[in-house]
Amino acid sequence: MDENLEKLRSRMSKVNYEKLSAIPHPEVYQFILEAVELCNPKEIFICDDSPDDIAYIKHMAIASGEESAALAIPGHTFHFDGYYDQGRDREVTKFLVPKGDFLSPALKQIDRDEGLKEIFELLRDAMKGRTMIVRFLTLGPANSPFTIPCMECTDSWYVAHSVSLLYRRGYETFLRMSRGTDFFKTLHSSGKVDERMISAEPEKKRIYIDYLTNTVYSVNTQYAGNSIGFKKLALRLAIRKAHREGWLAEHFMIMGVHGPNGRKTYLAGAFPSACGKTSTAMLPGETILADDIVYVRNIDGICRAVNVEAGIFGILQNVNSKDDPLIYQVLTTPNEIIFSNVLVKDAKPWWLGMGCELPESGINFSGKWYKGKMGPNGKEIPAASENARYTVSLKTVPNCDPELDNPQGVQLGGIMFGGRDYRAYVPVQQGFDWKHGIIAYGASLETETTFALVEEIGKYEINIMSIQDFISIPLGQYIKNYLEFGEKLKKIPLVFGVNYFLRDLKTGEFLNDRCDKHVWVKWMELRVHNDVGAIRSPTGLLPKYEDLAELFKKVLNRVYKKEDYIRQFTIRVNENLRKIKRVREFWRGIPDAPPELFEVLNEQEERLIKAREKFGNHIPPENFPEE
Ligand code: SPV
Ligand code: MN
Repeated sequence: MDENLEKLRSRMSKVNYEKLSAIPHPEVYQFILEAVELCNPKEIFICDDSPDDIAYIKHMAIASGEESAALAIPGHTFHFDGYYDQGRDREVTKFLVPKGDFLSPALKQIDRDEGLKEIFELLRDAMKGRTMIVRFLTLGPANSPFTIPCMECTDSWYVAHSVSLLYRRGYETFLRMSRGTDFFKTLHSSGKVDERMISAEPEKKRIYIDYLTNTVYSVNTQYAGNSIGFKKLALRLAIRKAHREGWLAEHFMIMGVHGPNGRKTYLAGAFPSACGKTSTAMLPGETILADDIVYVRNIDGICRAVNVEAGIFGILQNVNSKDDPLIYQVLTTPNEIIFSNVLVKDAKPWWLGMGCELPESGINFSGKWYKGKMGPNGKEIPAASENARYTVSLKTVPNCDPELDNPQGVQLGGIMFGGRDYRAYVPVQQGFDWKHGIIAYGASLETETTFALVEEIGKYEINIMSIQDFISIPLGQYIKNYLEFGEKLKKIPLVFGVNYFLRDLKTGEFLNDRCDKHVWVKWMELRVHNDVGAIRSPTGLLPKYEDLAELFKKVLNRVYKKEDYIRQFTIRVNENLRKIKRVREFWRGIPDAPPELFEVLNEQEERLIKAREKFGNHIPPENFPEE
């Protein structure tokens, strides 16, 4: 008899004990016992993924008051996070670094002993009087080379309920898992909560990642990106594992793009939060396979990828029936959906940019809200949080890709990297090869910060591969591994740079409509199969006007004017040169940056300078040769 399991027996009901003892893994008992001894819950609920257990968790999310079902559409619930808990919190999210270990100074970190002491102090007795819910799941489909088993202990029914929608069930996997299999663990507590069941001590919010034991600790927060250990927190652990083992764990969406003659091509895309990732993956007429986190492996020379998750934790702001018709439809249909940090009025959820006038009062994350209400920090409180979100299972989305659970994943034809770049990059371009694309678009991804973080917005920053916040190995090593990964493939995906946010430098107006991205995606699909040509510019291969004009007509039924093409695809030499300078400056500060990185940037700089000598600072695409 396992000693730890024996100790747990007295702290849980017989039914729960039976569910736990069926799992033949001493490490599981040990983790739960340590969590229980630390957090001291009144009860332990082991979820065995049976329909009854899944239903009970949803029931308790509502009964506990963490969610409310007071919405008109059946299946819809809402949840609020605290005023200071409306996004991922980079300041208090840290790696626990053992003495003698080195992590890039760019990564937030704390000495492991000190950090553990601090977080254990905060977690001590944190679950007193509450239930600790234990969930098992898998990252990636079960029984696949990609699978990573995981478990979460939390005292939040909302978190446990979100897990039902966002991840694949894993109790079965734990029953059958062989001894010694690596698995990830997370321990979360909302900490002290107020009368609305909202974490009440944001100043004591801490999210610490212990890569030594593959464990994530999170306390005094409920915002899903901070509290659901399997989002960006386990991604950090997965990146370490991936890079040890020669594969990639990425901040990607994956979509199935329909090409001519019934062909479907999978494209992955990396975008920083709130830069168009979900709205690209949810383009009408295409299918969505992944929305946020993806594992990529070389399987027999082919680049194959799976969705780590099984649902969407998506941004609501600006989702309306015109710009995102499919998402809007999902959100207004009876289905299991959790709305977080919306405005609730007349049994309806409301969010910013939903395409209609918002009510002047209601309930939101600040409590009773009325227009003009001021927040504790002296700022006017918007009707809904800018980072209001919806949580929904992909299976309930009508355009869910049928390969979602394929244990072998899908073959990636291309990968796009996109940021919020108002100044330099054209809306879509293709890298000359893997190395150029990875460096010029991925490692050079520059963006303006958005509301998905609880800090100042509108600052420019480099966000390499849109994953910089989560990279848990030296940054140079990360890029080196990426380059090597591509070189080992027999069939290398094309790499694209996209930019939905290019503005006119004088007037500041956006040069593209939000729907234009559908044309770019279709163009990429054609490029993967070599169906259209391209123009060789100093920064990459550009679409030809005729091809885009045809696609605009076909996809959006719009006439694409030549002058628009020229405005959008003119190479802005000086802006591009400045961008290279900023990127180079950034990488110069990274001690292990690979030399190829600077070579690619320098070559691009030379090409731009040469082109400027010949054609001036703003160069319309026709000046460049066809490939
Ligand atoms: C993001 O911010 O990139 C998200 C949401 O996808 S979170 O879970 O907060 O990471
Ligand atoms: Mn994300």
